[in-house]
Amino acid sequence: MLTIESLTCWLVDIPTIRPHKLSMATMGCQTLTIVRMQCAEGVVGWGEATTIGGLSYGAESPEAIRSAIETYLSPLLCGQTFSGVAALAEKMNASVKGNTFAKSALETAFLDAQGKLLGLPVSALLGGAITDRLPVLWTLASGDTDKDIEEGKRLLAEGRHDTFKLKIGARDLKTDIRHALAIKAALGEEVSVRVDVNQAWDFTTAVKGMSQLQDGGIDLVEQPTPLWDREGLITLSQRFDVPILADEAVATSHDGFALAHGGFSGAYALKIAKAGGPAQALKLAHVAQAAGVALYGGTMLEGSLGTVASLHAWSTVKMQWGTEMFGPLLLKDDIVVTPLDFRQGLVSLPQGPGLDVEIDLDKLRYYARH
Ligand code: MUC
Ligand code: MG
Repeated sequence: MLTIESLTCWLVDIPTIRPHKLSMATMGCQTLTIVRMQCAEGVVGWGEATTIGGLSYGAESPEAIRSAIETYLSPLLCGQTFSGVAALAEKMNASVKGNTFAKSALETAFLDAQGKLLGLPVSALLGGAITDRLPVLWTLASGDTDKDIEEGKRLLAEGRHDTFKLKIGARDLKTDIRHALAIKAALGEEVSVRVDVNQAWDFTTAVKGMSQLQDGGIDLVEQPTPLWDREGLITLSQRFDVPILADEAVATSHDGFALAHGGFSGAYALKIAKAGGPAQALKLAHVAQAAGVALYGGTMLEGSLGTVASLHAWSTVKMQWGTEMFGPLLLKDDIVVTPLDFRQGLVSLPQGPGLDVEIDLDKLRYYARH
């Protein structure tokens, strides 16, 4: 049992190490919404909700996430006692529609506090880790083909990553295909290269694009078509050998069920923010497992706090396509005392109680918006 006493929220702005270009936005800075949950039992839990490019990626902006927590969720939850995340989710969902990013930060903070109280890592509260190191790819998205090749070769030489994702869809099809295939050719046969179109193509463009990407040796095509076009995504997944990774189209277990029921084959990108928290994202994972759909650990380019929360969840299931939990490496700085350990294409799962992330309060204050 855990009684939530108070919730405090900060908006934290941290610059990125280089511009990160997606089909819908170019990021030069990432805004983390950070939550501190004080519990009556004397433990404190921390959570993070992070989106990409203000309102250009998802329906919740960082400012709206903070407002939903402060105006609606905090009065609903403070003073209440919960046995675990099932009861917490039921309470939040009964009174607050949507707002899965805000709910994710709160579910994360609750799990962190509960783990600290029980002396267990969050992974143990979610079913137990089946691995303590998870594969992590890197996204090449400087917007410049030569720079991306240089960055990819450097990371391969350093042994930090062996798999890459490219962001395409902002430019015309010909330019994007040339860009993707030039990078694939430069990095070589042995290196897995995937692309994320972030919904930028209509169905006919996707048919053209996918056949060229398939012929050029691209391993996985992520969210080629708009999130509403479920039929289109299913048809593409059946028409091509190169598998599709559904991202924006699959937020919750209900989306996962509908896509699989419609005949989708391929993989689902899990993200704690899309589903409403680490435990909610695992509901989607379990639907996928039941349907024979593969899994991938997705990111909203969170800092270390949100990344570790995701890793605890991802460690409890088999990720056939690995993960992209590199968010902290894209940021110039972070608000944690000890950075995560990334090496040899893997990241280590913290093993201590709760999330096992210590917040650097000076850095939190320094980067917090006033
Ligand atoms: C997305 O759509 O997958 C994940 C990695 C990255 O570079 O952007 C994100 C968002
Ligand atoms: Mg994506």
